[in-house]
Amino acid sequence: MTLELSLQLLHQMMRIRSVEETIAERYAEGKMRCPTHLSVGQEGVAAAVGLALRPTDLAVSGHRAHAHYLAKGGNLPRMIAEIYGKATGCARGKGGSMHLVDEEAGFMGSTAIVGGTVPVGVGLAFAAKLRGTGQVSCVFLGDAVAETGVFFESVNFAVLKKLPVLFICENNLYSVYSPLRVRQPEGRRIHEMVAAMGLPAEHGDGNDARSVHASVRRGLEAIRAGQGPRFYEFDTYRWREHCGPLYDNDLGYRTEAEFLQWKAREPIGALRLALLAEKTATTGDFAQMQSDIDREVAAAFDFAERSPYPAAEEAFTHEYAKAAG
Ligand SMILES: Cc1ncc(C[n+]2csc(CCOP(=O)(O)OP(=O)(O)O)c2C)c(N)n1
Ligand SMILES: [Mg+2]
Repeated sequence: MTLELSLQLLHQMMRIRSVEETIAERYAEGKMRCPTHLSVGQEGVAAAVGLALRPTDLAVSGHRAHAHYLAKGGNLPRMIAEIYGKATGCARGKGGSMHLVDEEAGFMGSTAIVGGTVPVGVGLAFAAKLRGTGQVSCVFLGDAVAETGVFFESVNFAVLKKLPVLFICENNLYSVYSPLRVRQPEGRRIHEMVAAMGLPAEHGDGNDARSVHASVRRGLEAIRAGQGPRFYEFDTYRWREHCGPLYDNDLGYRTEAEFLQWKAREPIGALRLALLAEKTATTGDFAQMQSDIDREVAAAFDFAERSPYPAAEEAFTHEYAKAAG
């Protein structure tokens, strides 16, 4: 990977983290009135996949979608405005954190129904194939999605029709408070199960953003060459509570020790250390990046705060996905 790409990757991860840490910090002000599922700790996969995709490609996601939306090029001020329920939000203030959409950026939607956007993403790929647009449709999913019926139907159809779908599974070990061991048979590996459905399925370390990028780029080449869908499972870890701005290791469903183990290998720190060891970047470069990001994030929150709420008569109109005027 070139230095320029490594720095872009680092910048995107730091940007996503800053956005989410700011949401967490300001959540108690009571102005963001929707549930928020933060992906702090998981930035490596989103940032790497976002950089590997083209702006014209498409993507869908689920309830934990901030990182995917931003990595795909979604508009940041409009995302924050959406979380504030404002008319300038990317879904006109009617969707909140779990219903992000930015058609201009190819981010075609996220919903709260676990697995709900998987067939949508596959359908987008079907349309792209029929129309010959050359687009790839990226479906972001969590480990629990691999337990839904619609997932199997969708993957089956994508394989059968050789559709240009990039399935990205972020395995963070949990579905709310349930660890994998109470949800899936012992010894199952999600990517192995998926491979048995007839598509190449790989597994990788989600904390190593550069390797995520390299594998996904290879997969995208194959997809664009008409070889059909590809599936990737990346190991990662959510730091904060399932839903909300706090930490919840005290609840007892996972241990502080497990969290600290993952935190020690987190994707931003790992890439920074690698760049320092290669002597290709300095701590001064990181500080400069951070101050640029801080300015961008502050401006996005100001935009949200200054924006109006939707008018009452807009409550039952259906143009959710259209950019707000
Ligand atoms: C069909 C459906 N079942 C259950 C839920 C409740 N629910 C919301 S998030 C979630 C966990 C999903 O876990 P995963 O897909 O691994 O994503 P993560 O939260 O770990 O990012 C569940 C079960 C839901 N929203 N939709
Ligand atoms: Mg999960």
